Amino acid sequence: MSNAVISLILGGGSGTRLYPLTRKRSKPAVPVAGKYRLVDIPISNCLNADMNRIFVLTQFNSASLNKHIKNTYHFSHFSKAFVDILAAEQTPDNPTWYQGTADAVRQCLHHIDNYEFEYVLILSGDQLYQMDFREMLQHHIESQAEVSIATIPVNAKDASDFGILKTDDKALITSFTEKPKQDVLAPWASPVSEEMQQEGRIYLASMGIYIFSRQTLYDLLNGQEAATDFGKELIPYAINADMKVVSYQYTGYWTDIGNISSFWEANLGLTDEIPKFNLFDESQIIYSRSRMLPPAKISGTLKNTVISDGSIILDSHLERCVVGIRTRIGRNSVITNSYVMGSDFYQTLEDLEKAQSKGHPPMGIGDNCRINNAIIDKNCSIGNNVLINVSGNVLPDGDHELYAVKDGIVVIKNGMVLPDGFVI
Ligand code: ADQ
Ligand code: ADP
Repeated sequence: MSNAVISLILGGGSGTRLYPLTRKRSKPAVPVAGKYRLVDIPISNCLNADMNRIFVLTQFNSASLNKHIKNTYHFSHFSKAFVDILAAEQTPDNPTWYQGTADAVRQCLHHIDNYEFEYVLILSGDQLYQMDFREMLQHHIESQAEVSIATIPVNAKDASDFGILKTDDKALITSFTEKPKQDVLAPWASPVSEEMQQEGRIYLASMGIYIFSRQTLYDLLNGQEAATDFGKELIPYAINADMKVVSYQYTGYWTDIGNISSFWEANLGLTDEIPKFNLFDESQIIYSRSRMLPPAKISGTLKNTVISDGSIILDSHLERCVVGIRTRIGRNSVITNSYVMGSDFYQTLEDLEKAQSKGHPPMGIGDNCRINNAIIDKNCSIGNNVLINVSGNVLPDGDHELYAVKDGIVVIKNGMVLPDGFVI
């Protein structure tokens, strides 16, 4: 059954909401959970469901994304599996970038035409979840749907960020509105389970995960040439045209990590005693590149902290942190509520001498630093006695040369050097 499916992962629009993490890389290549990239999540969900013909659609053909995919997803010569990147390309008929999600898929149709498939699974590239797409496909087939949308109950506060829909008692979607404003929300409430009701999750949101039957997708994309977006145009059109658009309600953990604060929260959620996103579930492995790094070496103290391979932590204290690969942290530093992404390489003795001659500290975090509510992008060199976000005041949003502040979270940009005594 799974061979009937081609998966398309929408790897990102302009990525502005995740800026500055997307300053130099495409969104799917953003590091997550210490040792993965965002794109590993939807790819792993596909592979775990045995849906292993996968295209990643992205606006930027970034070197780091190519390298990651090329080095990670290897399949046997005897299998039909692949993970290919389709970057927006100029052709004689189409001089533009992907104008939206539906346009991205439309522009890629000619790449999938020659494959055998009956269904197209369309996924977002910026969500954290572990879902068995086989169950969704089964539901699509059994309900004889033309389009299926995965849905999840959300509360009023979150509802305005999503497509909200209503269904009949057979899960047929009867109406849909993309990101309704708070003042028009009330009539969109749906009957939900008692448990959801108690949590105030009474609005049924689209998870941006779709299954289209092959002909339906072609008819919609070719028939509605002006439609550039699934949520804004194509899905409402299909419902209004009385097509069979069905809701597949999901009850597991799912979070959209489209902006800096949700990205930060999703990562720090992994430090909970029982995280909602389970990296330890062997039936739902999240795949990533095997880097053959040495084990982490720690002589400091850690509380609710996730440490990745190849890290060296001297006598410092970390609390509620996610520490990425090859992170080096010096002595007597205190780091709290932060995601330190780590480094792409270890500095050689020669690199260190060169850095020193320029007055730069070594890569990683130095001695006597205090860091709170921060994201430190890869390959940063943070000197000694640096203070980040520990004044107790909420810093105003802004973009600076070395860092940006969003929703009170300080993001140190990729590869930046913060000299000794620097204060943010
Ligand atoms: P959003 O996530 O806000 O809402 P959108 O910005 O269209 O929708 O992004 C969907 C996915 O497509 C993301 O992974 C994004 O990076 C990617 N994407 C966006 N533009 C792209 C482009 N031009 N080229 C390639 N990829 C692109 C959608 C639905 C809502 C639903 C939420 C759930 O529209 O109805 O509730 O997803 O998160
Ligand atoms: P990211 O997306 O993680 O920020 P980049 O796109 O900048 O990463 O590239 C990461 C890759 O670049 C790594 O795989 C690493 O091998 C390589 N790299 C970058 N700088 C160096 C360096 N100075 N020495 C060795 N390898 C490097």
